[in-house]
Amino acid sequence: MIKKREKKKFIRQNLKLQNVNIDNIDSFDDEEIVEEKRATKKTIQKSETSQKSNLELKKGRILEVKTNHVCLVDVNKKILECTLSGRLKQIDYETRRLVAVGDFVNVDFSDIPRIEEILPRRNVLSRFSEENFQKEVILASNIDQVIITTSVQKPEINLSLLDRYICAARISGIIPIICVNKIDLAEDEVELKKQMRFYADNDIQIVYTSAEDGTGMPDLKKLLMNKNSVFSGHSGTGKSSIINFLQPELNLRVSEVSDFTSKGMHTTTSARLLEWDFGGYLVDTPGIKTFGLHREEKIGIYRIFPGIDVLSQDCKFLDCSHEHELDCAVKKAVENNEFPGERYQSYLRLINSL
Ligand SMILES: Nc1nc2c(ncn2[C@@H]2O[C@H](COP(=O)(O)OP(=O)(O)OP(=O)(O)O)[C@@H](O)[C@H]2O)c(=O)[nH]1
Ligand SMILES: [Mg+2]
Ligand SMILES: [Zn+2]
Repeated sequence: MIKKREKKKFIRQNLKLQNVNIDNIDSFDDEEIVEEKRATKKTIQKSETSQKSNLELKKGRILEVKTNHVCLVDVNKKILECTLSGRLKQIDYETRRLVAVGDFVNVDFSDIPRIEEILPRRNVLSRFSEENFQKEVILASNIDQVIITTSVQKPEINLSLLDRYICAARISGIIPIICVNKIDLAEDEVELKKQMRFYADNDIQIVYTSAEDGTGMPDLKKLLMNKNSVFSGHSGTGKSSIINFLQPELNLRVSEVSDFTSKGMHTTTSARLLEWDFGGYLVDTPGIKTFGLHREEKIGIYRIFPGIDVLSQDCKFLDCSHEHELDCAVKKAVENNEFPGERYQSYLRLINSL
């Protein structure tokens, strides 16, 4: 999946370089394009490795990306402020490949510490703006799981947002885990768990927590141990509060209950990679309102949306969109009340938004 995505990205980046001359359509040759692509790839690779000979490189990991290409980097447990090398800034500009929290990098110490190289990423969790020219915002890279943080009240759970998160995570090969926080505020816990049963039935791990009274924290801790996790979700759901509960020394900024309105005041303003004292890493991220996916992932969603992933195996067409095709196992399941209509509507809204 990741490979396919990278290939797609490469094609996207190089579309302009395949300037086929329509007047000479007869001389159009597939091989030329392949050669052209190879040449472009070589140039990118060449500029990705530094030409300097006196580098003193040490491996590090990006903890935070500040403005003007300044990053906080962990190099052998020391936190340093580093800038990006001029060469990297250039690649950055050409390919819009921004440095991300969680990136492994090589830092050159021959002069003031400077990031010389971004090592290949295992994966990224990205969201895309909804406008025509979808802009990618990378939340974090090289991660194992995303803790999709929701809350029982203030703000209430938004299941459509949950569906979007699950799809985005699965597309990138990242495990989605649902955290339902503020369980202390639940008026009817049985009803709440019934509402969430769809996800549990579809093999998605759910933890119910309270950063107020500690409910569910041992279970969550077990899931986080020795993993790279990203906490993401609406503003005010309690991401920073949960992290503080598990490791009070981190002392992350949390908004006072009286300050918080469900309109979404953002307390955490930039993503930051931190280390658990019980093993593993976490990224606390600012709250988001929506989670846009990339248009090119639409077909992938036909086969990874929770519940539809299994059902779609019985559809007549391999690329069934479950919208209008004949012999569609998903539509049949909806008609027979074997698949919840609300989740199917959420699925349709998602694919039609792309
Ligand atoms: N009752 C209750 N309140 C909670 C719980 N967890 C967090 N809160 C409160 O919810 C409010 C928001 O918490 P934060 O931890 O700042 O939320 P956040 O998700 O980090 O918000 P952003 O940084 O804006 O994305 C604070 O007033 C917390 O005290 C909980 O489990 N129960
Ligand atoms: Mg926060
Ligand atoms: Zn179908």
